[in-house]
Amino acid sequence: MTVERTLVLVKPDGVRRGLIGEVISRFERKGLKIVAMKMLRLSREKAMEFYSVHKDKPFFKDLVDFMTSGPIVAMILEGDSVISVVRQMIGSTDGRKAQPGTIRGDFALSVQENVVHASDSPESFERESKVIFSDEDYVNY
Ligand code: YYY
Ligand code: MG
Repeated sequence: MTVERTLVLVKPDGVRRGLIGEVISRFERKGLKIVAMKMLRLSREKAMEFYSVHKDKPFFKDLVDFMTSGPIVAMILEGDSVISVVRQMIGSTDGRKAQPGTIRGDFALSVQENVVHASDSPESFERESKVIFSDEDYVNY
């Protein structure tokens, strides 16, 4: 067993569409533990920092516009192999190709507006979680 943590965001489209509960519910039912959670609106600076790996991609500006277009819900989930488990649960990036049964497969029909973000590696989690959360945001229970 490898207990890990991952960062999940319900993106602005997910919040606008009333999918916060649906997303959280899937992770709770899976048995994952929420150890930090908050609602916020990303500044342009934070959104650019968050997606800095994509800064040279043609979709970067549109992505930053979208991620700052409304509030998001951010959470840190903990569990056995949670990084790969959650990536499987969210499905492929392109909602049109994501498997039915995954969050994107069930709720997205777009590459950009794909409802959720999840860290893809321990290194990504370390970097991304620090953009959004500070140490005192974590709850021990
Ligand atoms: O990690 P994941 O969200 O599944 O995909 P990434 O390849 O890291 O891209 C991050 C984010 O960028 C994606 O969720 C939507 C957006 N995006 C886009 O708008 N157009 C693309 N061709 C690729 C990604
Ligand atoms: Mg990614």
